[in-house]
Amino acid sequence: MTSTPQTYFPDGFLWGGATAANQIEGAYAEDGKGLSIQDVMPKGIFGAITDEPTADNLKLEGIDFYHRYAADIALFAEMGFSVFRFSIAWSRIFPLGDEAEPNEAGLAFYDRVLDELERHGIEPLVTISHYETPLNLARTYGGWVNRDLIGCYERYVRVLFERYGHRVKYWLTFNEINSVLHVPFMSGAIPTPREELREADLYQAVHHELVASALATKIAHETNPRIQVGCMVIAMPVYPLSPNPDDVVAAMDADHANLMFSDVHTRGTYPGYALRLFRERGIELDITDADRELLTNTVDFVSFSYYMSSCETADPAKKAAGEGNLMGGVPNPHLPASQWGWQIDPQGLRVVLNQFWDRWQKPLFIVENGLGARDELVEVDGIPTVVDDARIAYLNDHLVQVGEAIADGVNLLGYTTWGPIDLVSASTAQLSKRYGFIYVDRNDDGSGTLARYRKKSFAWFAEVIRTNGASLVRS
Ligand code: BGP
Repeated sequence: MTSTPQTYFPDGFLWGGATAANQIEGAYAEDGKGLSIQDVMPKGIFGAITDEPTADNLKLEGIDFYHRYAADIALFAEMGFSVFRFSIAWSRIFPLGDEAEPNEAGLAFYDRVLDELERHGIEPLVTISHYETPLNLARTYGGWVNRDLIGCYERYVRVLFERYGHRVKYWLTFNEINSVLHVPFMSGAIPTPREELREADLYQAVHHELVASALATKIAHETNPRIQVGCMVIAMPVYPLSPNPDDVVAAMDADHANLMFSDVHTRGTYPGYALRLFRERGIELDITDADRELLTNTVDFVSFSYYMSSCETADPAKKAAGEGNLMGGVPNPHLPASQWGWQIDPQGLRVVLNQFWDRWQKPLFIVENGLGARDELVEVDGIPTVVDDARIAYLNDHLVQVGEAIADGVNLLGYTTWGPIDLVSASTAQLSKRYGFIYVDRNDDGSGTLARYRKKSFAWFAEVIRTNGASLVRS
């Protein structure tokens, strides 16, 4: 192992971490907040949706960021963060999602968060909708299948841009918008079970979100031309399982299903392969002329999460489903996997950065990447900590590949690790699936003091930031 002599990361590169309101805030019923879909998903995407919030739902209390935000942000500042990604809980601002007037106490909370970030010179990166649609919009309207959600979302974003537009430059419209095809309730607030949903309804929901996203971009630019709006997608490069051309075409098709979302966001129109899919599967979408006009409001940058790549094959016998960031795929025999079965592929990040840059020529932003792993709190020199060498190795190896992509000419604005502080998992709703540089004393059974402890990776990441990537180690 030798240290890289120089860094490829440009001056002004944004370094930080990313979170979502429903996974950290807690205070699920405080200061007028309404219920969100997460408040009735105690087991994440793997369990039943409950009628009411139940005590086994760890998200109701989260890691209590709602009350501890100032101390947590101070820890991020100690690591040298120049950016912090968080989401606004829609149900704090519009408890039912369809009111005419917003909830002032909810707005005031994010004023306080922004004050704190400003005090530390940390740039906010705000996700408008991160898997936490107001529950009423699911139960009464049927979620994003219903066109009325565009109007509810419009009211919400107008309030956000008016209130925070002068102090938040970077905005993301929908977290992992392409996940609606895979997890319709969590992503699209669609209560109909996946197997009972018609494909046409699913793509109609996709269309409504794409229109809402473009509308948000339009409103943002009208409110304040300084605002930069990005789409946010799951990036998962799809490799052919073999060089058999049948597998190559199968991989291309699977890749298209992901790329379509950013194609629309960056080009303002549906690509030919999507129109073909709609045609051949008999999907007739309700797309108005006004929708087409709105879609031309394209994004300023493309942001994405990256955890893993996947493989595709045309051979049904080999199509055993793998596990992975909401989307699965066929496991790659060349790659190791995390404790949760997510395959680890640092080079895939370089591949996807190049693919996205070549394809769209828009600035990119990596807004999620990290290793979910079990951690053990130990004492080193009398101080409680976690020796998380596997997490350090994971992040180091991915960041080396990010450096390679920058050297390839990719225009990258920044990098935020997922969950810089331990938080509740989106897919499994566990706390034991930890991503943080900061350990939070809370367990899957809800026990724990909520105390925070710096892990070994805390000092490691601080050094990466301090040296702007020069401390990274190539193997
Ligand atoms: C993404 C989500 C995040 C986050 C992350 C890790 O899909 O945008 O909300 O949680 O994945 O996933 P998990 O929490 O399931 O480990």
